Amino acid sequence: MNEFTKTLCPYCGVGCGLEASPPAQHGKATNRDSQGTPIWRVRGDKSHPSSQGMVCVKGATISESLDKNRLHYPMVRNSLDAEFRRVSWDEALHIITNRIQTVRLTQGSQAICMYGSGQLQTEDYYLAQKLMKGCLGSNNFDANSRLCMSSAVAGYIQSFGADGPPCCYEDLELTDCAFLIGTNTAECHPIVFNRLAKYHKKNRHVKMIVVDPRRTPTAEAADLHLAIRPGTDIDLLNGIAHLLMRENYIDTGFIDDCTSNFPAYAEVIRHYSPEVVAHQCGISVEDLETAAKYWGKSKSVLSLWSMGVNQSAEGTAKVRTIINLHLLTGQIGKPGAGPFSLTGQPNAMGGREAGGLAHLLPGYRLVKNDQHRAEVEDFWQLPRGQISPSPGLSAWEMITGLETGNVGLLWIAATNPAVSMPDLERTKKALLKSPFTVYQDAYYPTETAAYAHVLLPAAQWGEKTGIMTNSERRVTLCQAFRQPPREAKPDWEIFAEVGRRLGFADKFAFRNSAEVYAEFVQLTRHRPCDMSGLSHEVLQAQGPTQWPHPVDDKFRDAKRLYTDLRFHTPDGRAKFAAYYSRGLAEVPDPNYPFVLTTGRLYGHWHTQTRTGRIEKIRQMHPQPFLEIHPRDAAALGIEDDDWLEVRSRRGYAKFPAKVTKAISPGTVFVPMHWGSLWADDAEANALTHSESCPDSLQPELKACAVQLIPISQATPVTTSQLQSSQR
Ligand SMILES: Nc1nc2c(c(=O)[nH]1)N[C@H]1C(S)=C(S)[C@@H](COP(=O)(O)OP(=O)(O)OC[C@H]3O[C@@H](n4cnc5c(=O)[nH]c(N)nc54)[C@H](O)[C@@H]3O)O[C@H]1N2
Ligand SMILES: Nc1nc2c(c(=O)[nH]1)N[C@H]1C(S)=C(S)[C@@H](COP(=O)(O)OP(=O)(O)OC[C@H]3O[C@@H](n4cnc5c(=O)[nH]c(N)nc54)[C@H](O)[C@@H]3O)O[C@H]1N2
Ligand code: SF4
Ligand SMILES: [Mo]
Repeated sequence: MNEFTKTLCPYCGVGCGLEASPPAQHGKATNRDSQGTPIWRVRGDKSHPSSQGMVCVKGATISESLDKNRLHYPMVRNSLDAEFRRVSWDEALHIITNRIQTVRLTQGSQAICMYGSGQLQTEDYYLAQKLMKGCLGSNNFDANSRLCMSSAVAGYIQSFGADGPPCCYEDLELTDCAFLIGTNTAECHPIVFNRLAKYHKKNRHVKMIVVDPRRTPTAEAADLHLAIRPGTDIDLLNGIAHLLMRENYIDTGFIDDCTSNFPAYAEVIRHYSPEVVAHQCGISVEDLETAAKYWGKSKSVLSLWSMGVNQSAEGTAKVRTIINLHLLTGQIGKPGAGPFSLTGQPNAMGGREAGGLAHLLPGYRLVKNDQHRAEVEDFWQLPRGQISPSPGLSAWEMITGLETGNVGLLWIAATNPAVSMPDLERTKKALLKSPFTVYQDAYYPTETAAYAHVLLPAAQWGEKTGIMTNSERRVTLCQAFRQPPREAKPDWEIFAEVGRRLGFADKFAFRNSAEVYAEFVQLTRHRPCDMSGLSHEVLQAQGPTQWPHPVDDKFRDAKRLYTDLRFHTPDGRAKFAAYYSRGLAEVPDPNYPFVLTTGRLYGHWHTQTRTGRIEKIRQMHPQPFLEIHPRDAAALGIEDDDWLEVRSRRGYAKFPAKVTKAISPGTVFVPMHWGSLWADDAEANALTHSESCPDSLQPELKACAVQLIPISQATPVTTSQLQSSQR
């Protein structure tokens, strides 16, 4: 047998193939971490088509985190100020099922909530939907994808009639123009970026445009960096459209035959003349014209985006405005072209397929659609009407539901909301009010454990076999290669056991995750994400495979969607959206004169539950910081490493300054990675607000208004001081 087990990196949505082998190999030197402890050997899988053997520092060091600070046993306590005591699984599940029954009787199923994550595997996600939306009749399953990809999901559904990124990674090496907006691909999707950057370097005709208020490592590599003011993306995109129309770079044949709603869009675009747009975005007219020229003259254009677009109070509108440009120029359904959202988490795509948001059902179905509900009810052999016709609570609505007492039970799995939710002081207060919180995680402690009544130890990556789908719709079987520590169990097994104990034994009679997956794929049959031809066995035999992959049509080319230029809308046409820009939800004012933006660093993963325990990565990013432009720093009278207090209307934090021209004047940046366990008062989300996009309900985590106070000084800086410094 091969000594290496094939799997997928459990960090970002690039989905790089990995191979793992045990620490002590006969006749070979043992790998050790910095403390000398033997660790699993992990290397890139050369046969994985998405990554071709490449890995970044996170994938390369993953095995160092597997055994540190794990949660080993179920633990319970009666109140949040009591100590946890260790209990058996039987006792913990008994307490949980009792509580579920009590809440059902006293408040109804609608008071039961589960908050999951794009780091669950597809089987975990699927059984959580079956339990919550099916058996319990509560659509209150939401995931941290609400904070991440939900604007992309809403944008695709509205423009194309269905979710699903239409492109593939090969397009990175086939395009004539890569348009990267609101994405720091070099740090956050490093292997996607490697593929693109290598090709860009070799092919001089290929253009790379980066739209980001910061000069990130991604922007460094671009032919054109548009450092727009935060929140002016729609202005920019409409401005590019204006020029494309004026210079007649548009594809009228495609518009006529394959789209709808063009006149309304054209009417909006009229108002976005280059001068107005350049002023609004804070860029030059020449740069705007260059962007339009690169787009217009290229045979193929690929746009890539992530959180700078999605995490916005107009996130869905931004996504649709990107798609508009592709429709205007016929840049979709062919090699090297299309709108391509870069998925954040390793299996957020699988979550979407399994229906893992409060408005979705498995197989790219919608809670609101009568036929979709009936199909799922029949398949699950539940009575018609069992699934509620209203979307459940979104992540933030669960928090406000705790405030009002409408949430009686909150079950959190594979996410750390006491760091990652917006408006953290409010979030924490709400969590403190929770009558009963179950927290199912692989590690202990995490910040959220402090708000739990019950802790359930989860088996994590490498300890359970399951499926993950990456950004290019490629489905990979991730084989277990080691035992879960002590009493930890796979998430799907926990959900199944609770289902059985609640009286649904026949619906959760799975012996292994392959059986769970086999049931799930049947629900994708004849759906846009058809995977009915896939199974653990098939994936084991043929390797990672892109969907659609129907059982009856195995040889369909699944590289790209919409190659026939027919879409999933009722009329088969892609729909133009007509949006004016609205800008930021919380605009700077004299009291809060700076825009704070938040994001990621190359080495760290989110709330550091793994990467904070890896020495190499800790050295790479030893502490939190705040990026500030030299002009703003001068106005505040501060220099590198001087400390600043940052205040918003909701909270405060403090950081040492990193004075850099990489950020635009008036904007400051802090990383999101430092929760209360990793630094004092350095939580980005102590400052952010919860205003969200009306369509996707995704909060605007990318911008809020703040004031900056040098720690030695007492008074905040006002706009007039700022402006005098910028003159
Ligand atoms: N190293 C690392 N990689 C990761 C992760 C991680 O934690 N660490 N997490 C993964 C996950 S879940 C996700 S969602 C992705 C996120 O991947 P990215 O979206 O690439 O990462 P972010 O740093 O959150 O934000 C990207 C950029 O948006 C810019 N931005 C802010 N405001 C605006 C705006 O108004 N307009 C535009 N155009 N840009 C703006 C920021 O300056 C920032 O550089 O990364 C994934 N990969
Ligand atoms: N200010 C600001 N806030 C943000 C963002 C931002 O850009 N700025 N980005 C948002 C986005 S895009 C995201 S995706 C979120 C991420 O935020 P979180 O989801 O809160 O971050 P993670 O640290 O990835 O948390 C994952 C948890 O799952 C656990 N875990 C890992 N594997 C398993 C498993 O197999 N089973 C179980 N049960 N647990 C497991 C880990 O130990 C960890 O505690 O943050 C959001 N918050
Ligand atoms: S690029 Fe993403 S998937 Fe690939 S090794 Fe790095 S973190 Fe893992
Ligand atoms: Mo994300």
